[in-house]
Amino acid sequence: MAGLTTLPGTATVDDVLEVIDRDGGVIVQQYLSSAVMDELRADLMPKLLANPTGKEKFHGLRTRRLARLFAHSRRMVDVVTQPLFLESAKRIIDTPIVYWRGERQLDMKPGIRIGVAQLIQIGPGEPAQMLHRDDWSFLWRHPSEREARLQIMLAMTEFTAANGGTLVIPGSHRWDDDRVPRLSEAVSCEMRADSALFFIGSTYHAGGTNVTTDQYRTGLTVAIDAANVRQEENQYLEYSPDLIASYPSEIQSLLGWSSSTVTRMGWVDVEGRMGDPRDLLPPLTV
Ligand SMILES: O=C(O)CCC(=O)C(=O)O
Ligand SMILES: [Fe+2]
Repeated sequence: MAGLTTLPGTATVDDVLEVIDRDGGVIVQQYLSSAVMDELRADLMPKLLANPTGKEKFHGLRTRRLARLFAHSRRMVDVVTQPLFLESAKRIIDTPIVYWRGERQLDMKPGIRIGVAQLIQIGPGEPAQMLHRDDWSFLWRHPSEREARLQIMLAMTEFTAANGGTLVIPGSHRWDDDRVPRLSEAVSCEMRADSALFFIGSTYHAGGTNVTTDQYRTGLTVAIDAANVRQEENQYLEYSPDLIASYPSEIQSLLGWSSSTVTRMGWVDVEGRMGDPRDLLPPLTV
């Protein structure tokens, strides 16, 4: 089976959306500049290497993971606000649903949040993960009129079929929930470092087998989810209000510190009224 389509970094959001609509995923080259990628590696790799490998087969017994990434690198802002990713996420996820509020018909959009951000390093000898859809966390049903997640897997090192490049089943985003995903239908995402695989929550995928004896495959995954599902990574407990206050308002909101004036999701008590969590953040001290 042919691999996923690869687009140059100069592709438009429309190009990205067209391929995702057809295949459930796409590879984008030169996702960020090599200077930003080098800073990300310098900030994150020592922390990753200090972490233990996983305890469960699904997480990988020879795989290291690093979460809480916004505490480790300010460059996460560049990763999340990369225009092809953020704009594609808004176009795929933040689409209106029609509601009645009294006798007025309203378009309600869910808003978007970062569901999870994690560095994943698959070590030599790791077998493939089982194929899965990441929207299983939300108990999402398929086919669905809506998508709840757009995710990237940014290659921090080269991804090959031999070193555990992510496996994807092209077109599986359209399958119903009765169809069994089989490894024989999956293709390996081979990509140069600095390229990113984009895939949606309903696409079957898995970490690949690392048959090498000495190559460590490292990818940075970030999911943007509809704000009406619970964020998978509990970022409210991971980040202090001081750290959140130090980020721009858009990032605060993406991490969960905002409330929607439309759906009301995420409000907090502010002096006796239903308010926005950003009103509770401490003033910046620097
Ligand atoms: O590491 C990979 O390539 C994919 C990992 C994955 O899909 C997961 O842990 O949910
Ligand atoms: Fe996954």
